[in-house]
Amino acid sequence: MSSIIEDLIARKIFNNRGEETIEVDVITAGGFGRAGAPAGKSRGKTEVVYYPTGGVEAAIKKVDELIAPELAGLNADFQEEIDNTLHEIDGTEDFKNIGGNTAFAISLANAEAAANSHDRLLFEFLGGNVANTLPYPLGNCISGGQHARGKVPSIQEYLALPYGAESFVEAQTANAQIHKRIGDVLKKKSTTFNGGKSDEGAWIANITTDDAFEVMARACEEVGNELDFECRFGIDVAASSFWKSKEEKYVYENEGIKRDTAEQLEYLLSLVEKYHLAYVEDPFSEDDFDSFAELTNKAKNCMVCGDDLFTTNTERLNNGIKINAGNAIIIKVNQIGTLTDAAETIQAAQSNGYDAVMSHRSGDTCDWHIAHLAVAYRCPVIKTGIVEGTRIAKLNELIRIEHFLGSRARMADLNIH
Ligand code: 2PG
Ligand code: MG
Repeated sequence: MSSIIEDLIARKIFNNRGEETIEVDVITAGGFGRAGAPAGKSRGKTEVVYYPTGGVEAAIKKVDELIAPELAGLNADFQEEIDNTLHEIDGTEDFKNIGGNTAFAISLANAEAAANSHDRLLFEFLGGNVANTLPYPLGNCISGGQHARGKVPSIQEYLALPYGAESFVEAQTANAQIHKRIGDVLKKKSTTFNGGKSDEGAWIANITTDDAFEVMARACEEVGNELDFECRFGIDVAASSFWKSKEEKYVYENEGIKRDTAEQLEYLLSLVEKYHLAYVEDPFSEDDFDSFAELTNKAKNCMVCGDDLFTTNTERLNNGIKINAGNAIIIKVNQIGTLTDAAETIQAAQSNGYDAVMSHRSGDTCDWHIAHLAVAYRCPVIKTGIVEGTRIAKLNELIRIEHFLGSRARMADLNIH
């Protein structure tokens, strides 16, 4: 009975942007778990509500007065029961009563407490003995869009994917070298570049969208040649953030270019072909399932991934599955609230041939849970930056997991040859 919940303790902490967030401890008779909630900047409009009216303070009060008394005495091993209880207490569709981030912190802390009560690591507890596959790190090198300021590329993220690496540590080595090389190139290329980085640790530079592609392509090729394995790259377009619905155009402000949906499709297809892109996330605005399906059908050997499109929501994913909109889905547990909800979405994705990409948020904490979730749920890719403390916390944890697994460790299989 070591997993019986004795108490919950909630407090206010800060994320890497200096924003207030909630952290929860779950204390069981024989263990302990702790999780802090992250926050997105380019949020999907169908994400759950992060906090109740009154913000983090109000959320803490709800944990103390409402949630802790309900959960005390339950068994942390039964994650589904815990998460269902959170839904019941909240009573709304989108967690607006207790806050999605409150649910997230409790849900993750509970999973960790259960694992800890059994003296297991989180990934082993959730994934069992078959959880021995490491994801490839998809690492942000150049930031644009809502993740940067000033005259920057409209595309939000340029992401290295060292998919020829034979181990996680080799893959992260490649990403770190690619990131560094890009910094060196930007220093020569842009007179205004001063080494500034975004929340995710990616470079911010006054360059055009097209220049960013050239810089990425060169760095990936050079580092790939030096390390002797293939390093490709991809993008998170985060297209909703520059789709102007009144004009029905994607507005690339820095370049002074506007593209309608057909032109956007054509442009992206030309980029996939020219740069052999391995990954394209949110290429169209978040309700345009049809254009996602068209790109998925036409872009060969490329992951077409929905983030704002699906918001880790099974119902939205099922809408996509019906018409083959995308072949991959971003998993951000705090888009949906609980681990059980996210696991259900991953299950639906995987049984329909979609790859699940475990992901950080641009505003994040030093927690490393997503490293464990990626291994436990067999996600072939983890998107969590390359440098910066809150990213390194997750990447180093994956290195530890790989070390712990020893000769049992495998790299995931990526179907993008
Ligand atoms: C994204 C994420 C993470 P945010 O769009 O994929 O990179 O950004 O957390 O701001 O939604
Ligand atoms: Mg995204």
